[in-house]
Amino acid sequence: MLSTVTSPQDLDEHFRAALGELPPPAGSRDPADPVRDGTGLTGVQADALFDAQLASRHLDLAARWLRSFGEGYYTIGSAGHEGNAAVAAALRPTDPALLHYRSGAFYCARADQVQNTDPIRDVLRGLVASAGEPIAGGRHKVFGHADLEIIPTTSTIASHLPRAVGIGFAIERGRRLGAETPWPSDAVAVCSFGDASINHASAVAAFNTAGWCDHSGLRMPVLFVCEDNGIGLSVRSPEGWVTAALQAKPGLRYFAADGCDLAAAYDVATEATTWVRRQRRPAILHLSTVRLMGHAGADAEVAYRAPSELARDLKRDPLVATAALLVAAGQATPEELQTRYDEVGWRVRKVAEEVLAEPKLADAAEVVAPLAPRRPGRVARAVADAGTPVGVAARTTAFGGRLPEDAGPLTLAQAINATLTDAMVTWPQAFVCGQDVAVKGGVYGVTKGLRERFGAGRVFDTLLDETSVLGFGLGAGLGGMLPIPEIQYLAYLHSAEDQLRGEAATMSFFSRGAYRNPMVVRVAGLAYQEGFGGHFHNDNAVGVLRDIPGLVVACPARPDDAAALLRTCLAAAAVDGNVSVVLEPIALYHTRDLHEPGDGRWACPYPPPGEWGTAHVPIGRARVDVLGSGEDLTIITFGNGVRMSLRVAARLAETGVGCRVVDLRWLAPLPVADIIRESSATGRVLVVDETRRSGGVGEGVIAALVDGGYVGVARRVASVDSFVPLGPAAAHVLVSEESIVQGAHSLLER
Ligand SMILES: Cc1ncc(C[n+]2csc(CCOP(=O)(O)OP(=O)(O)O)c2C)c(N)n1
Ligand SMILES: [Mg+2]
Repeated sequence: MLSTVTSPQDLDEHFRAALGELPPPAGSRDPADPVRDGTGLTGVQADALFDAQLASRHLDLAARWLRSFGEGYYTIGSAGHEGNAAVAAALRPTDPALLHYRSGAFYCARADQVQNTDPIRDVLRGLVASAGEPIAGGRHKVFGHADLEIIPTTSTIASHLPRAVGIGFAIERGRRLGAETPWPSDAVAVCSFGDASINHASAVAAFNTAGWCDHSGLRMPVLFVCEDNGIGLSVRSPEGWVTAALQAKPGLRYFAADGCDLAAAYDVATEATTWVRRQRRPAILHLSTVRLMGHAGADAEVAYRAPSELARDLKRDPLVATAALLVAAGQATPEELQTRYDEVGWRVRKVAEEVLAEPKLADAAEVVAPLAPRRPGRVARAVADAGTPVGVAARTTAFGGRLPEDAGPLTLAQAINATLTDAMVTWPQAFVCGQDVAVKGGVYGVTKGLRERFGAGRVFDTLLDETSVLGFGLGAGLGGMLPIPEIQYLAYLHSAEDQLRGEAATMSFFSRGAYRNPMVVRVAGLAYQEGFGGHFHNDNAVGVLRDIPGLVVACPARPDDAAALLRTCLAAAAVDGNVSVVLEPIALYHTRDLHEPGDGRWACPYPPPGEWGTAHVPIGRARVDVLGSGEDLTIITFGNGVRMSLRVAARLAETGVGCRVVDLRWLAPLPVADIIRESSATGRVLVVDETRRSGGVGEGVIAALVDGGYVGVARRVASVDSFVPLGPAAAHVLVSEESIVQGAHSLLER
């Protein structure tokens, strides 16, 4: 018999040989009884799970076979991890699951619990990138199926764990708030991952947040399943580290089992899931597994693993172990098991040949169709309807007797606060979370009073971890809620950015819209705080947001626009599942004046919800102010640049120069039609961009002009490619009114 295995042929041969060497049965057990003494796993269950394990194994072999003639596009397999079928058996098919790429047997075992499913065909379609694959439709190879409550994950290891915590939160919070989630109220969220992945910041964040919640008395029904094969690609987990690390997570109950022994894995998995389900508390299930056939098809593991180590792993092949269990129970002969093995293998080959002929994604339009579906008409209607069903009485109560539209001109911060209040009245599934948003009401008072108005169930402070702030939103969005997380400063989004880029923005794309991530992330940002706080409180770069496909980035400069833009984002989230970032210029939060101290021209009355026209701005529509004739110069800007440009434009108007000041309002997607129209009206364009010269918003505007066939002249003033320094030196790098004046004159001279 082979002692090391590096190819599908080796593994296949080894299994057949091992079957032939199994000892004869000790007796014959009733299949309805435990398959061996001391286990809760019956013979019938073991038999069914063996099928799931066989299917998973043959899918791995097929992946490499398909690859060998260029028709397969993925070869990371589950061989050696097939004990995870027992975890599926211990759970219910209605428990939301986010799976490791080696949880193939889990997938097959869960599919077995649900009618009309064909896991073999599903996975094969994924391997060949068939457009008919049930979750990603050829966009990604992943375990996922809406009917199985298997939510797709990305290839970024551990990035799904914060979302799993968010799902645990949503199950419990939904129950408390009487909101409907897609899952039963006693559901358990489960996520699986590898041993090396436990070291990743996203995993550490998720363990910590689940433990923090538990410590704070919050219910958190999450089961973390570590499939520990002892190695991450070529790097071994230090002996004992995984156990030590997982055992030491505060607030997480630790369970461990031999993942190569189906009965043992089933017993401990049952204990763990029962505990999580009953206690509504988080736990870790540490399954020891082996990795057979290397990390992936192209991985020559003999280069970094000793033959003795490979031989040791091979001895623990979970398929052989389950076969031994069934044979020992007298439930099947080795010959019968071999026949089953072959039958599953033939079926896999046959279906593989069938799916090969299926169409792939045909063109770019088909690829991007599920990216971020937009139905602007419905969004407009949702905004228009927003105030009406709840009526004035509910609003009056929420606002404590005085409606904001009767309160005189509001600042940006006050308008956002009022809009959030209205949103919470309108959308019962909405909640606000973030650092300091509840008790304190936000660093700048933007969320002040919301907690008193709506209670700690809907407005709550989170722990200090942006990854987890977004994770709450990611899970809750899938749970049917409308999350409005706040990131305290733009500079602090970056450590958690993957949760937006890799997770939120991709969910609809990788699930063909079966799962959506409705979410409106409010981010306080941009500069101009008179030198206060340095770069990290004045971060003025948004390139990292603008290139995320499908993500909407709004940047309101004025109070009335803030209400309108925020409402559009909320409605787009509720109606279309869109993910938006609302970038709020901190320097304008409390600004009241435009030209002179005391003129009050920046503050403005609150547009109440439901007022068509004033209350709604479609995604990608700019605002235009015409000063004087409006025929000489077009200034295109956003955020703080709007106020500066309007001040400059007023001065120019006094000298007879007519300007149009275009406030983009949407940094993604850019209001291209408005840009072209307003630029063509004057033939002279000045882009005023407070973000950086490289990678800044201005680059997008200039590119839009070129793409749109604009034939006039254009100039750009932008901030310096620098971080923002402390104190008065900040002015050296940021766009100033003086630089706008200069830019305008240089264009007017032409
Ligand atoms: C964030 C991130 N970094 C690197 C990778 C590349 N990568 C893919 S799998 C892997 C090893 C993961 O090991 P482990 O968590 O033990 O899972 P296993 O493959 O052993 O099941 C690495 C480094 C990745 N997918 N994601
Ligand atoms: Mg590993």
